[in-house]
Amino acid sequence: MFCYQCQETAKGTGCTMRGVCGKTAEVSNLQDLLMYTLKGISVYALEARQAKIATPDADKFIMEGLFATITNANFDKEHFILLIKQALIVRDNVKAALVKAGVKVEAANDNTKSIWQKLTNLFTADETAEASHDSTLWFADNASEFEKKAATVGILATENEDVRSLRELLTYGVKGMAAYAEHAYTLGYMEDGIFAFMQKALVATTNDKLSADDLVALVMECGKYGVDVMALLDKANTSTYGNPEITKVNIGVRNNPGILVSGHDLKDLEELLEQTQGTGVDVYTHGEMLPAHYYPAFKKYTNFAGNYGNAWWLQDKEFETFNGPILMTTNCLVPPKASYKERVYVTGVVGFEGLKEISQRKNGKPKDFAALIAHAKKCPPPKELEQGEIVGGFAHNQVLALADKVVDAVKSGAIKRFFVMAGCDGRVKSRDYYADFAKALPQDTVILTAGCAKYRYNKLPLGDIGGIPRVLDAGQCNDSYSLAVIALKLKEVFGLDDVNKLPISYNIAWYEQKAVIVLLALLYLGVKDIHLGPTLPAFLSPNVAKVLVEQFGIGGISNPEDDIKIFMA
Ligand code: FSO
Ligand code: SF4
Repeated sequence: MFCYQCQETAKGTGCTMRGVCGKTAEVSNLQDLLMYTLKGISVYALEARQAKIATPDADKFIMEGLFATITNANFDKEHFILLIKQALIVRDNVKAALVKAGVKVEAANDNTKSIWQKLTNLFTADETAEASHDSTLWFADNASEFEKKAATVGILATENEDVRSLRELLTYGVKGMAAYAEHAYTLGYMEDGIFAFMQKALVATTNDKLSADDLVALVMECGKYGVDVMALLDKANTSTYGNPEITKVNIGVRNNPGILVSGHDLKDLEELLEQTQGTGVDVYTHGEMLPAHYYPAFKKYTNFAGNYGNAWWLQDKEFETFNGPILMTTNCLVPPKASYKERVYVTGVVGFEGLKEISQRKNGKPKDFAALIAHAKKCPPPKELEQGEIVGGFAHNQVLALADKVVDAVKSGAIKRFFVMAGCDGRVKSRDYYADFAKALPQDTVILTAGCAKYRYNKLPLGDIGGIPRVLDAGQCNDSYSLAVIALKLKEVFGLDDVNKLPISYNIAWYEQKAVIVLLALLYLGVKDIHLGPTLPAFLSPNVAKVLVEQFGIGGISNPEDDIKIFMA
């Protein structure tokens, strides 16, 4: 295996034996092969687009497949074996549709041809045998063949370090995009341009003719679609659940048994809240689900009790003391300890061997959480970790409603500078930096946050400035979009021609691939001088890092005192 897609990669260079995240070498290799098959599907899906043939199944499959390979989403070998088998069928169905429509597609080699013939009955011998990428032709139907193939199609198969770096940067951006697209899709919102770009980017990573400059251009284009997908998800969330509003969230516990929901999927949460009404079971959020409390639509549920615990990486302690069942709706799963494993349920793209699964929606019917609710009833209430409240809900609509107050505070000098500290939390000790940074910031500064990075400072007594809290939480990591909307609005209000002239600094913590798409989106919007920590991505080669530094002023972090001096200068 070789994987370096997240910030916690081994030795800051790459996981080679087993993931620091807990991913086995076997699963890592299968993920590489799944990615490979998604590239093969994408080749045909793009051809189909040109021929005006719709490929909704392939679009959905590629999106979900990408999402499944995100850090901490799915650790289950069998799940990936099944996905690879399905991928080959999806690929060949698109190919069959092309043939049926009279589009000439390349012939497979003899081995794949006979299998493909069986699958589609459409393949004829006279099809041209143009050279085509192996990902469009390769076929096998068993796990041992998958293993062999996987060993040849991983990240290191690209020899040139800079090309590899750019291909992976693009790939991780697209994985993040897929996660956000999937959340929007679940709520009935989709955009063909976003599907098309994911496919175009995947195909580009197979094209040896593309230069480094071509790949840099694609990475920038990825940022454009990053903005689009976050805007789409924002529309999906706010149209379905209302605009987030200032909300106090209880961080203590009640006396009833509870279900803890983690991840990002608001639809799962909604259906669970519906089904727990009147059952005597409370529902709590963990990690990235905290911002659900800010949406008006969830406020009517009296059993929506509060937020329990902190960011994803503390789940091995906090799931234990929660006492009740836990629902993992998206990435953020840590391999569960035996002490609470039987209480963890997964759904959607999440997977881990031996965990109970809640099946997908069928025929428009909600998921069935009866087993989870019955389980909760047999459990004691959660053990209290803390008491009190945290305040959030400062997405764009709410902040713009307060715009006059904010603008006055800037004009009067009461607020000197905003710090965008969006992104992720993680288990490495060096992330203490972010709490220290928040504490050391001058009193006349305000933190704008989104994502689980907030857990490093959202419970600190940082006070307010004339009623404006010093930590404004917009929501989940995708709600970084809100922070960009706020910045663009302030630029307009202050009559500036450049978003970089605003008194806003960017000190972003990253962990996994959704942070990559957020970063690319910010670069696309023209934001410069973003600081990224706790370490720069291992997948940036020295030359690619140099481009980011020279063109966009990307920087790392050092220590809070020195960094604050640089930011405030
Ligand atoms: Fe946190 Fe990153 Fe959204 Fe996570 S911002 S770390 S696993 O993404 O998911 O929250
Ligand atoms: Fe290592 Fe991160 Fe990849 Fe897991 S996701 S194998 S920790 S680089």
